[in-house]
Amino acid sequence: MADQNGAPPVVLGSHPEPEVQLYYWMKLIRAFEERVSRLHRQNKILGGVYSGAGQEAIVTGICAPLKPGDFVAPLHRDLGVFLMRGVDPGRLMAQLMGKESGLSRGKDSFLHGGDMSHGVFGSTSMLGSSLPVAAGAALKFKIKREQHIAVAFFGEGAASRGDVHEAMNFAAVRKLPVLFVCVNNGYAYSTPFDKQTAVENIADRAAAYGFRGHVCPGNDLLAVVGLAERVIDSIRAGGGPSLIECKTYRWRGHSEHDPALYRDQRELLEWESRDPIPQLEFYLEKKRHELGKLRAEIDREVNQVIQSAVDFAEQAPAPKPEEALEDLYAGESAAPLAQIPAPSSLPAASK
Ligand SMILES: Cc1ncc(C[n+]2csc(CCOP(=O)(O)OP(=O)(O)O)c2C)c(N)n1
Repeated sequence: MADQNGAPPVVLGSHPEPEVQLYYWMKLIRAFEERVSRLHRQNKILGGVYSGAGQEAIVTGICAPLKPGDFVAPLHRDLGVFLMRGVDPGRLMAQLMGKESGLSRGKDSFLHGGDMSHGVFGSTSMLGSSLPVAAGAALKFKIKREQHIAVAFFGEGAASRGDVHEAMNFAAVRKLPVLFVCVNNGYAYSTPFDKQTAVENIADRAAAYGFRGHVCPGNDLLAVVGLAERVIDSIRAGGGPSLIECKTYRWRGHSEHDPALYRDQRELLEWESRDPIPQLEFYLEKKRHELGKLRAEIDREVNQVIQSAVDFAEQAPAPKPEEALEDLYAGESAAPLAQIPAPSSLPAASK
């Protein structure tokens, strides 16, 4: 895969058509998620696995119009952001396995790994805390008159956090180039949407901040990408922030240890039948692509990318204990922890 420092890399040279490129990304993300779930059952993944299977159209549609230099803050279920921003799948898999070749050199689980060389911010565990960071990145773009935008993904559960309100309010007041993307998959762990939110749409809140909110069918790739293109163009042109809420469904439990017995099986079945991949395949057929051939070609490519990533990660070394205190601080002037005086050696505070 070509590395373009943060734009979706062009794949499958013989198929430049945008709809085929997007099909590839959805298939890759789905297969990657499924492989990670299997690896988790084999006890090869470090930390929790929060599957975004079934939600691929959102990540794919939002990331497709992004450019190199844009800033994206994904959340725990948005693994596809890394792939679409051009992060090497092997390094991503190594991150998931806690290996030294991973994004945080084996010092953290997938959850907090980022890769700023591809404009992907590593989130913290506090839901919603990356939204003010995205607003900060957007403020920097505005001050420096850079044509980039910042994107922050968050769940409808995270939408109940104060950080989300503060980020949206600040972004609106300063007219910042930031896109807030709410992935509304119906559940925050076991809490259904209507048990924590009285409004029908999170997007309705945008009006209260002074910018536009859009509701979008999150399993319909063409709807997501069409809306994302328009909204991102307007943000890039100086139109200020926007909020897109994508309605979707969390197919699996909150994480792999959660059988999600609190859910109605009929509801799950209905949403599984709205799988975004066959929907796009239907469109591809209508556009007269030879679907059988295309699917086989893409499956071959995807399997090969994933197998190489798994092989790379499995062979990668474990982190070395003596390097545990490296990389704790950013920048050249940062002192390794060992050089920071222990509290007992600091001068006594004056009374
Ligand atoms: C401030 C905060 N509260 C609670 C948690 C525990 N927690 C982690 S994920 C999660 C559910 C999040 O739901 P949502 O934001 O809708 O995203 P989803 O998992 O559905 O993708 C919860 C409650 C947390 N990490 N941070």
